Amino acid sequence: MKKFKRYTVTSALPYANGPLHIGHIAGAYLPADTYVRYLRLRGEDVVYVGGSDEHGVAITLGARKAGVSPQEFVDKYHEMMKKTFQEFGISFDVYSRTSAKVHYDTAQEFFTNIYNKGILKEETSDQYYDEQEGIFLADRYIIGTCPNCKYENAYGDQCERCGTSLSPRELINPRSTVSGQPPVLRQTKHWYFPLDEYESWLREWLLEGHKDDWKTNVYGQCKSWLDQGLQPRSITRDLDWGVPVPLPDAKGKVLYVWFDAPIGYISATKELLPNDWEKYWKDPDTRLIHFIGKDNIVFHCIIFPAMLKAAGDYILPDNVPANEFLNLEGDKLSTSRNYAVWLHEYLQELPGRRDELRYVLTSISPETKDADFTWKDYQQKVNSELVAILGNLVNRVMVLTWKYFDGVVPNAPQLTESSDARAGINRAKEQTAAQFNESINEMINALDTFLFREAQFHMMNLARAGNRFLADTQPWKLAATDKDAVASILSFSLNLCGNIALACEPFLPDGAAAIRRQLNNELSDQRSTFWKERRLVDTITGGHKLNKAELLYRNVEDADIERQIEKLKKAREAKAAGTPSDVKPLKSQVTIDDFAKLDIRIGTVLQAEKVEKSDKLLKLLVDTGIDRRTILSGIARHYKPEDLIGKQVTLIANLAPRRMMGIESKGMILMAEDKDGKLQLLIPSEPVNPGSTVS
Ligand code: B3M
Ligand code: ZN
Repeated sequence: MKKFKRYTVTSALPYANGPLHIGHIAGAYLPADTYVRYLRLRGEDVVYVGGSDEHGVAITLGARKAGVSPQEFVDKYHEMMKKTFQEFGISFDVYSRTSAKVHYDTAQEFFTNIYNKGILKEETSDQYYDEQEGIFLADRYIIGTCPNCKYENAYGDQCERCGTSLSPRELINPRSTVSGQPPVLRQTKHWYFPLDEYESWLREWLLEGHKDDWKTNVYGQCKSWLDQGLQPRSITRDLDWGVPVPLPDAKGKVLYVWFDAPIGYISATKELLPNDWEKYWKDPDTRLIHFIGKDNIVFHCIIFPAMLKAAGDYILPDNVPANEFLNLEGDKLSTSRNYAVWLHEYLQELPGRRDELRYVLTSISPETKDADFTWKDYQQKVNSELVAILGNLVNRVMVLTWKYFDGVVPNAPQLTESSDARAGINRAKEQTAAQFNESINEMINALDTFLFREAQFHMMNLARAGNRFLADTQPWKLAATDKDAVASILSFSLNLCGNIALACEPFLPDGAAAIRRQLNNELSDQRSTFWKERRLVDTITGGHKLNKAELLYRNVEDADIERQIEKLKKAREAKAAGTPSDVKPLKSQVTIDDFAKLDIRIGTVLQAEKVEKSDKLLKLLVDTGIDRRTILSGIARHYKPEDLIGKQVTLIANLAPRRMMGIESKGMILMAEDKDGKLQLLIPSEPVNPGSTVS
């Protein structure tokens, strides 16, 4: 394999549209973090780059739902994710964001560069436009009937019922999710990246060049994409949120999120190393590695490499170890259904247990197929592996050393084989050392090939071998008769613990620190020898004073996991009961003066009728106590006109008038959605005088 001088490692930029859950962590963050920790220990020059993806429809839709601006929306989740990553110990060298100025500049420069080379194609086409809102509609903003299964709320890019991928023009009865109105087609100009022109180059670089070193799931997906043939892809959108297209005739247009987001890796590196970033992106001796989930494969393996190739003088990803998905207790993780183990909640509810989650997630890592996280399995792995194997070994060795040598590493001269027991000890030492060397090698080979679950297994085999050594040599039986033999066993065992502290550091950084603390030795001198020479190293010296023994890991009690299981059960029940689980987040604070500006009062409906050509609107004549006025209300699907006459309703009386379907509406009727999605009027519990104000 080629020898690289330095490494650029990236983890997918998560959308800043919600908190992080264990599925994110298992997919793109924990494997990357384990890998970069390993590289750093080996003494490599590495930058580990991350950041929030703050553009695209995931953001604008989320912001609209939450009733805040996209900027406010991403500010909230960017801060939250950044903090959670830090608290969980994902060791980014930089965690940036795509709304940062450095990113706007970098993405625009990138676009301009390939534009100036004449690579991009301009094309005008018809796209759906919402006349009422005056905006072009992204695919996700259009819903309609699926031509395949007739589901009525299929999205413009995909039907979530039957899974067919769609284009907006295929929907029957399309309507805008923004205004509810049917959209019209309008001409708009966009810029296209000619991906098709890179097909033969991609075949050579990827299909021939990475046949043997890329994971089969990754390689297979790429091959099937290439075999289907590549199309030019539009890299601009009509939107007001995103990186503006840096051309004079592109007002109101931004870069497509999947064009700007991967450039975010470069921007983040620039943010970290303004004067030195280029060598991490342009020097062929740098190894670029992207950690992602499987849904991002084509973007990282086909589209972004083609973009880099088009821009020229950039390096290409040398590997993209994408993971499959993680499930939770047999079900899909879901942000919108609130069905997840949220990382910030885990850190709060199970404090001091970062390693435990790392350990379990790595041991079930969805490297080759989807995996399932269950709390029972979590408890079992923590208690019977971390506590019973690793924690137990370190604790026994520490406690015995305190007991027999008062916490001082015993000097252990070569044991002359004057007894069977002594001969046995020497043999066990030899065997154990050989096992250590073999497991260390296997662990590092697995790390080098991105097989983290296997690597962690070999790491744990070190602790297994250590326990076996103690069981075979039984120092407690020799304490009364052969102190030198006990010294020999314990100093050897302490050294095993020191080596385990070195080995477990990429996987279990907190545990590694706790072992070093007990050994009273930072082990900094031994690190690179261990990781480079892949063998047992000397970590202790006779006469060295140890610190007190402490427990590395604690058992997870039944009550701990029952609480968690209960929480998931509630999320499932809420879904089944139709409780809107995406309860909208709190809007930003207002003052009493803001509130006082609203004239909210009770009126009585005098007349009600359907609005022609609208299946949503009813036209109401309302007695507000001060006047009688027309108010349009979007409740036609929920109330018959005749049911409303005579009803008291709550309205905002001083809202600026608004024209809809050619009728002027002077106010707004207040309503709330019930569990079936039906709108319910807000009616005073007892009749009040018309015109009573709400305060
Ligand atoms: N934000 C998609 C995702 O979270 C996206 C990754 C961007 S990586 C450049 O699935
Ligand atoms: Zn369908």
